[in-house]
Amino acid sequence: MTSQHAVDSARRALLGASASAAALTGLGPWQHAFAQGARPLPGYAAWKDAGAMIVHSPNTIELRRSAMGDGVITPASQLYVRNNLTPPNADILTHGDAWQVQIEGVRKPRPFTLAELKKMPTETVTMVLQCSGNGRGMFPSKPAGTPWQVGAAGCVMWTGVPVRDLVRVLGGTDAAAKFLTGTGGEVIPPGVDPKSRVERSVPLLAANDALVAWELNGQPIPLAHGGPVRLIVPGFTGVNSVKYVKRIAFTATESDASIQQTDYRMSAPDAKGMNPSDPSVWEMPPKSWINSPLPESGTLRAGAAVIKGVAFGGTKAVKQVEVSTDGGATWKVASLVGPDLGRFAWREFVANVDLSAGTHRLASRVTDVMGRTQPEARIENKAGYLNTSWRDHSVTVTVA
Ligand SMILES: Nc1nc2c(c(=O)[nH]1)N[C@H]1C(S)=C(S)[C@@H](COP(=O)(O)O)O[C@H]1N2
Ligand SMILES: [Mo]
Repeated sequence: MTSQHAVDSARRALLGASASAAALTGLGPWQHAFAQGARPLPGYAAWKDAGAMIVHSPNTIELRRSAMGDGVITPASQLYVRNNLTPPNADILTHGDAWQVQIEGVRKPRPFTLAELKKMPTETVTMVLQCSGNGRGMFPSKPAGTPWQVGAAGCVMWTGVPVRDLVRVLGGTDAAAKFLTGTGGEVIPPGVDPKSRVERSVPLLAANDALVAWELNGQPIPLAHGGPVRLIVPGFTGVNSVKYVKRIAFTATESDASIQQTDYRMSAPDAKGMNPSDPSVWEMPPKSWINSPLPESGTLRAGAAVIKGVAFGGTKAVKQVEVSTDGGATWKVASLVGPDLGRFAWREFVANVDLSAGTHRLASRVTDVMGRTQPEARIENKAGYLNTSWRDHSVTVTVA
């Protein structure tokens, strides 16, 4: 993975991403990690930028808010990792071109090898990949699960074959099809419930934007991110983009896997368990947050300051971002800056503000082209999904 790392470093230099938290404190990445009492990166993600990441567990790694930096594209070395099961053995990448994806629920079902997919016309989509539970750490109810802050998200480019092209080649979907169902290639050990497999169904309409991808930011997808082949569902939360995808099916019903039926649902906070009739976590609602300044930036000088952050509309483009320096009492329109990489990508925003001495609560809120504005309050739910509350994402800075 050394070459991947070199490419990422080069890209980071090109994009001018801001210094990591480690650099700000004058410590090297490893010293920084130790200073934080942090766990080391697991082997399959050892090539990541250690100083920029928070290792919650070997299967849950997030990007520090202070390391989100400038530049619209998140380098792979700084992209969060979330695995529900142990990732497959790395040797699936050694013979990546032989990897097979079975396409079912179409007139002419058949498997495609990655080598065959690579001969078809490709598309590239830039999109926000964000865990359903990003922002869970801000729920006062402390739901079970990783207490992600903002860093279980990144904006990355995926290249592959559009699912709709495969459907066309295979004669169209079955008449009864209502869902696009992707199955992950993890090996479920014998004796373990097969319903523990990672298999997600999304409404059929999502197939219009979906890709069967093998490149992340112009490089082969690393194992940590689902290589050799991943199903990409733009605008939907991360769980719906199935890694190591081995089967894509057009189905009349949702998968019976527990990750579909009794997980990733917006259940009442006091519900006993998750009910398959509760709404599924699918499309991402509009969301934004500030990455600079942050409390860890230290005391700021009174006077002119620049607020920077990222904003996205989920499935719709960003129309406007507003910022507040007084905890939401008054708002000012921010400027959208940097490249517009399409409606699934995030936009960077900046606002020039004047900060007087004292403490200031800085907040941002996005409005998409449909007129949906990021709400003040989170939607309370049992597992802490889809936190878009601008208040939860606000930060307090000290000015002297
Ligand atoms: N096969 C498979 N696909 C998966 C998962 C998984 O555990 N196995 N985790 C999902 C979840 S919950 C998220 S948030 C994203 C994380 O993608 P990343 O690790 O590339 O950031 O992958 C999704 N796809
Ligand atoms: Mo996730």
